[in-house]
Amino acid sequence: MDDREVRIIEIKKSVYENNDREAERLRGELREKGVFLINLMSSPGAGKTTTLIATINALKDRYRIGVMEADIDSDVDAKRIASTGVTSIQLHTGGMCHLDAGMTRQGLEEIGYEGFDLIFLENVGNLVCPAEFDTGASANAMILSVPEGDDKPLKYPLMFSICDMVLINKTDVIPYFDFDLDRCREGIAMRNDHASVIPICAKTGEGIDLWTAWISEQIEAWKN
Ligand SMILES: Nc1nc2c(ncn2[C@@H]2O[C@H](COP(=O)(O)OP(=O)(O)O)[C@@H](O)[C@H]2O)c(=O)[nH]1
Ligand SMILES: [Mg+2]
Repeated sequence: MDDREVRIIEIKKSVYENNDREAERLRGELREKGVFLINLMSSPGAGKTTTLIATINALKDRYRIGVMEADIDSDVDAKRIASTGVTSIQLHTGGMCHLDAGMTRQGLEEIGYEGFDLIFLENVGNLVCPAEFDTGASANAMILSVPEGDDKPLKYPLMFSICDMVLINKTDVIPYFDFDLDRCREGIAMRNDHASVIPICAKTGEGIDLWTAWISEQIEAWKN
């Protein structure tokens, strides 16, 4: 385990009553400053931090990258990310199971978002609450991992419906699980016909090139 120190921010409960309006305002401010924010969601353990490390290593020469790691407690993820050399801060949500736009804003102000081209928010791990709150991100991405099962798009429709990208992680263990990639893709398409879907293996790096190419495309399209 990396023993470097990372900054821990205790996030306060949001003061905004209308989260959607605050999220739109934040998205507008980020656009003005040229900062692309990706909100990454999944169940606990699906592979958000592992995927982020592979992603950062592939993109850190091209973009100035910052990472906000949200968790109820601990700083283990922010420390893992810091080992890549990019700036990483830990946001403690005080027991809250998601981040909303006001909480995201607090994190962005703490990290000094104006100094970055690309910021990743690793949201709190669960497939329910984070889907209900727009963070103001430029893009929403989620990870479904093979051990969770291919039926999850049917069980957590909102999460799948709000994501621009669904990464299917841990393809290395497909032989050990009853996971049907085509059935999973069909379930995702039923919820959201705009979402891109990429099978990846964060452990070996398989598929990470397609995901990072997608990120670069999104950033270029958003700039123009
Ligand atoms: N077999 C396998 N394990 C993985 C893969 N990606 C992540 N893991 C493991 O899954 C566990 C949870 O990963 P982590 O990135 O911490 O997930 P998070 O909680 O979503 O951030 C760790 O033990 C990782 O090593 C993968 O592609 N294949
Ligand atoms: Mg994590």
